[in-house]
Amino acid sequence: MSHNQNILTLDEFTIQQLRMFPKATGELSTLLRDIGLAAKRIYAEVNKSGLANIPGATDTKNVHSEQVQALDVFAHNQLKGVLKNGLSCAGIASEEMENIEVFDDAANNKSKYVVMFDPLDGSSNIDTNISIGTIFGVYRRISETGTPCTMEDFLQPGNKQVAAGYIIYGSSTMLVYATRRGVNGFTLDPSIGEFCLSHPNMQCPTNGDSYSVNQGYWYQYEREIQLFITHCQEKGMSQRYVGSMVADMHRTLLKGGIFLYPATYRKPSGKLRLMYECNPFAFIIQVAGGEAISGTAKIIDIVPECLHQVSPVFIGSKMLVGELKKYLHPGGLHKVYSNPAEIEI
Ligand code: P6P
Repeated sequence: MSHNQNILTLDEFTIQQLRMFPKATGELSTLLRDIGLAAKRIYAEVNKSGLANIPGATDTKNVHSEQVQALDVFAHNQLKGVLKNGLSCAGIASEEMENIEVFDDAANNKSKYVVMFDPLDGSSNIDTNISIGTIFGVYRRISETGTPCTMEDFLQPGNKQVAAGYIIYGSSTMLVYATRRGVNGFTLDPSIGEFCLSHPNMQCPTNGDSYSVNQGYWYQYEREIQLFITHCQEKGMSQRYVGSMVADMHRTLLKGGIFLYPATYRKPSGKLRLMYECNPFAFIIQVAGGEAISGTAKIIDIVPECLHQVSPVFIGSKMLVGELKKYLHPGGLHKVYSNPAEIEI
């Protein structure tokens, strides 16, 4: 690709953002660049997973009793490494760890932020070459700077995120992140080893022509969900479901549509994790003008009780989520959603 000198790299973009806010310390910019570095290392391994001497599944299971893939562990270690060795993170929570990890040393304790992540979402799809991804959310710590971070720093609602993003390892590798100032997408240019700004100021279309749900669970869904899916089909919408949240959500952000992972008989509280799957995408989608609900609340307003709790999630174009609400709450929306699903930007 002929490299256009005007395309900003992730580093240049975050520094440009920093220059716009002279009082900013640069800690968040540095943290995002650290995540970008980990993403490049994960990309290199994911792209050769069929060849690398990294086997598929390990003999361990995570807190959700899901088989841990070797690349899950690799991705977790890459993110932990850059964040622990950096100057912008006091501690982490990960799908791969039951508890938080406090980076209890003088430098990290001075950091303002903690990070939660799913290091490699959809990793069960690795062996079939389906797009997978990393998902992360960044929170300003509540505990006193200069001390070790605590669990309360992590158990914050999603509306307290200062940034959230994902990396999709697909036909190209993209890093997309949101702050309250907007959502921006960066495509990895392997020829220079840099993420380059390819999708500035991303907006989620207010409507869309696809719905994304696992049809295989149809008989486990509540009646209201079945009626909404039928409504989508009667409108002639396409059904698109990769089975990898990052891939399904990347398409939804770019093209519009609605992604649904409802409660089922087997998973009465849903499957997707609130803290490091639902909240980051809810933040991103809302900054981009879309909406994200659990069926009884805005996703980002849910006050978490534990690190790995799950939630039903309905997320995407504002008009489609609005249509779904009418099926979920035929008695009226005011009873459930007191204020519009907006993030104060
Ligand atoms: P199901 C992948 O395992 C994942 O966590 C998400 O990436 C994806 O959206 C969902 O689970 C798929 O779940 O039950 O449809 O296979």
